[in-house]
Amino acid sequence: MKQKWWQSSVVYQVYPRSFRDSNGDGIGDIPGITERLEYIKALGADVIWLSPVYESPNDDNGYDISDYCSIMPEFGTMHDFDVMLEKAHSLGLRIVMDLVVNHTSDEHAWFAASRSSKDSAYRDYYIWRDPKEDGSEPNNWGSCFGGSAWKYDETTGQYFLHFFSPKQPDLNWDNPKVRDEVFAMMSWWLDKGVDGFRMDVISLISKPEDMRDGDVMASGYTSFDVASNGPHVHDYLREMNRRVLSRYDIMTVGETPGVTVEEAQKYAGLDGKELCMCFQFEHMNLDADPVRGKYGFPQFDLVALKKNLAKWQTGLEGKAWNALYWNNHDQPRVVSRWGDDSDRYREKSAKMLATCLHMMKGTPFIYQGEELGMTNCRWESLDELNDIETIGNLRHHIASGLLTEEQALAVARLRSRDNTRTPFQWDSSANAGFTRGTPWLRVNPDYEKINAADQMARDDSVFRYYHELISLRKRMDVIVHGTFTLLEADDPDLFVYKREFGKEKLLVVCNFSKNEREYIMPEPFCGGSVLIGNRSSGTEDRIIGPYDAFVIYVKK
Ligand code: ISL
Ligand code: CA
Repeated sequence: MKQKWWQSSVVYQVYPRSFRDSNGDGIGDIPGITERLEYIKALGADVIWLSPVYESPNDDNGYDISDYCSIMPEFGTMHDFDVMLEKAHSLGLRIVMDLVVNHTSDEHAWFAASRSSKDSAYRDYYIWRDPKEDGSEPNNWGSCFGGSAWKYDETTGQYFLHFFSPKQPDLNWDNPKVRDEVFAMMSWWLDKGVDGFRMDVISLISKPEDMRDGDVMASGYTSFDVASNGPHVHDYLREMNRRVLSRYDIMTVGETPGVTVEEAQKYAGLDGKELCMCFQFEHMNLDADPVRGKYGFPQFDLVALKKNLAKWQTGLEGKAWNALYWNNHDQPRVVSRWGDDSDRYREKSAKMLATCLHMMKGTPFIYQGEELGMTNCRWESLDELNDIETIGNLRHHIASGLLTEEQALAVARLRSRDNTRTPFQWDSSANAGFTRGTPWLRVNPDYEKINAADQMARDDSVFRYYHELISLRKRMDVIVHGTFTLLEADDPDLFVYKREFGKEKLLVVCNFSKNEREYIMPEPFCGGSVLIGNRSSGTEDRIIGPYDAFVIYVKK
C-alpha cells in the first residue's frame, strides 16, 4: 500500500483554553495559538489536533457544542480561525479539528426543537424513551460523569440519553437526517481547508437496538461501553467515508473507547474504508482502581503495559494503523503517572517515556506540555477543580462511601483531567507567560522551573529530546514501517523491544524504574551505534540505570 503522509506525521494536541491567552481575559484563545505556531513548528510536529473551538456553553469545556459552524466568542472569531489556519498552512502545519458528533449541547437548536414536542421534526435527532412503569429511568446505563445516563424532561414526560453530562444529549445516528446534517457540516469545514478530524467517542454512535440493562460497576450503573462498537457503527463510518472523507486528502483519527484489536482493524483498516487510525483505551485503563475505576488509586504494572502495547503493535501490523499516545486532555500527566516527577528524575523519565512511545509503529501524539515534562498539579482543595468528569465522579464516590473527602483530594492529584488542563508554561514570568490576566484555572506552581523558554535554551532538555525523536521519525523508514517484537516480556522494570525493516534494526531499551539492572544486549545489537538516548554511556555499558533509555541501530 502506498505510504500515506500521516503515517510519518507527529501530531501536537492543543487544548485552546489553556494554550495561550492573547487578550488578558485569562482564557486561552485562537489568536494566542496563532502567535505561537512557530513554537510547534520548532518542535518538529507537522499536524495540530485542535480541541473544540466551536460555540459552546462550556459545560464540558467545549465538548458540548451548540453551533458547529461558529467559533466560541471566548476563543475569538471565524476570521481569527481563518488567520490561524492560513498561517499554519504557510508554516507547513496541518490543522485537524475535533469532531464531537456523538452528542451536542442541550443548547443546540436541534435539541431545543427536539425537546419542545413529541411531534417536532427534530424529535428523533435524539434518543427519547418512556419511563419504566414505576417512573424510573429506562435502564441502568450510566453517565461517564457519574449517575444515570438518562435525564427526565418534564415538557414531554420522557427521558433522553446522555452518556456524558445532561447538557450533552446523545444524537440518534440511526436517523439518516442526523447523518446528512453531520456530513454536510464536515464538508463545510473541509472545504474551508482544514486537514481532517479527531472524532470524539466515535465508537459510541450506534446504540444497541434493545435498551436492555448492562453489567453495572460499583456505582450501580454501567459504563458507556454498553454502546461501544455498536451494531451499525461501521456502516455509518463507511457511509461517512464514501460521502465525505474519501473526497479529501486528510487525516482522521477515531477516539474509540471500548475498541479491540479486531474492531480497530475495521475502524483504522489500511483499506481506507473508514478512518486512518484510532486511539485505543486499554493501556490507559490498565492501572484503574479495580473498584473505583479511573477515579481511584492506580496500580501500575509494567508487564501488563508492555504486553498490551505489544498486542496492539502486532495486532494491527499490516492491517491497520495505531495512534500512539500517553497523554491528552483527559488523562493525567504521564511523567507523574508512569515516570517520576521528582527534580532528580523528572527530565530523565520524561525522555525515557518519550523514547518508548516514539520508537513504536504508528502516528505519535504529543499533548501540549508533555514535551516540557509538565507534571500533575498538587491541588490544595477539591474546590479548585474545574473538570465536570472529575467533580462528578468524586462526588458520586464520596456519596457512595467509595472515597473519603481526603482520599478524593489524593485521587484528584493523581487522576483529575484538570492535571493536563493547567495553563501551558511558556516562561518563568507571572502566570507562566500564559496570560497577563487571571488564569481560568490554577497555573501549576512548578512553572518557574518547568517552562518552554528554559527548555528551548538548553541542549539537554526534554523539548530538545522530543525534537530529536521527531526528526529521526522523519528520516528513518525502520521507525515508520518496521515490524515490532517485544523482548524480555516478563521483566518487571525494563521495556525492551526491537524494530526491523529489511536490514535495518533497532533495539529499544527503557528502564521504567529506579532499579539499577544489568542487561546483556542480544545479537546483532552488541556494538551497534546508539541512535538516541538519555545517558552518556554506549552499548558496552550493560548496567541500565534508573529511567535509562536508549536506542541501538544496526544495519546488517
Ligand atoms: O478517559 C475517559 C474514559 O475512560 C474519559 O475521561 C473521557 O470522557 C472519554 O475518554 C471520552 O472523551 C471524550 O468525550 C467526552 C469529553 O469529556 C472528553 O474530553 C473527550 O475527549 C465527551 O465529549
Ligand atoms: Ca483570551
